[in-house]
Amino acid sequence: ADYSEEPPRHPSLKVNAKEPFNAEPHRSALLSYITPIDFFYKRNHGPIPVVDDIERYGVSVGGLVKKPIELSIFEIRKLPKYNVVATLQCAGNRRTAMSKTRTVKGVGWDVAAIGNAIWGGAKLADVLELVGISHSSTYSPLGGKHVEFVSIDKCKEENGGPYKASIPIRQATNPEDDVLLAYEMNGETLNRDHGFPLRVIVPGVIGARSVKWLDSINIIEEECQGFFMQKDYKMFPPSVNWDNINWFTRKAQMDFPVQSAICTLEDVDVVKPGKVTIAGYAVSGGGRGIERVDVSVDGGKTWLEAERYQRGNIPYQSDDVHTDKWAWVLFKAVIDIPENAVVVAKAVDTASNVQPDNVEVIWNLRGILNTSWHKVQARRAP
Ligand code: MTE
Ligand code: MO
Repeated sequence: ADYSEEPPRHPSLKVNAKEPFNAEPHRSALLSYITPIDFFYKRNHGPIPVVDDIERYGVSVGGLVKKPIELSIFEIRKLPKYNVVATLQCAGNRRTAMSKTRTVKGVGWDVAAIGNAIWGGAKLADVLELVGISHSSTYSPLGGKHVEFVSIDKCKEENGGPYKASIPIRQATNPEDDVLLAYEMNGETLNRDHGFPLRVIVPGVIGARSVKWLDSINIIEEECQGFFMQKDYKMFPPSVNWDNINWFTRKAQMDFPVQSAICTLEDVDVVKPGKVTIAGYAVSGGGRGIERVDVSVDGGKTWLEAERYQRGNIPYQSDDVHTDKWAWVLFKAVIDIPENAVVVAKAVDTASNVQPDNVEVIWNLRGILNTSWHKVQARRAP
């Protein structure tokens, strides 16, 4: 693979893998509601493609449709534009902590393989109408049930072929699900790292389904058979290891579970005497909001409810933003802590799902979806 044309990146990013480039910011960069592009995690499976002739770039929409079409970026920009605030989270977020109980396979991540951005683009539901599939369809007129997204990048897992994924047609055609073909991020033209010229954003779902550098959209009968849908990004029980794994026994992971992390403290930290700020993010998948965030300074024996907020620093007129129901909420509590504190955060979503208290119960060999209570140790400086 050729990594000679990678874009420039912010020097403060923590690089977890160089080629393909995988990097996250320091966790403190996640304390603003909208994550700046430079500090938004970057997760790739191959070199960043070069699209230098935007005039010739186009997305084909085909498969089980009566009349396939090819749309230029200019035609996509002419469709109604939506600005959706959505949190993108890699299924591998917090993997490093999971590998501490037992080794897992995959790129290591701290708590920052996640970010919240304003994605601007056309709704996939509107694009699919152009090929005769109406809003809120359970199948296309020709019997398609899934919508596949194929990229122009090349990755070794696909034997040099493109990255791909699919979502059910019902989600793709439901305008309320806000699936976007995004050409803007935080009001700027999408940059190369994040999918220039066009990427998919599937809100509320693990990042792996938000295909970057979109090349084609196919209406298909069965779920996409690509590596990342069939042999990766599945949640296995702790009893499954590399000798007894059977990929076909599990479904492709879509929605992510309720998650939160503390971003004002390191995993092991020394704090000044007095009040300590415990703040971070909380988010749930599938459009479920955050009902509550509890924090503890004694390892989870006693709890206090944190304050929650969204927006605030949004660089947009509020009516320009179509929705922020897919966005994280930030939480904050300012508390006196004991001398040797174990500080914990746990979020509860609107369906009353709660994060599990320890990582052992959700350990899985690929190290995905570590949503266990985020615990950090804070020692008071003398
Ligand atoms: N799309 C393509 N074409 N190639 C990729 O490697 N990685 C996926 C997804 N889309 C990927 C992709 C994964 S696993 C994640 S978590 C997100 O993109 C990361 O998006 P970001 O780099 O914009 O943060
Ligand atoms: Mo990911």
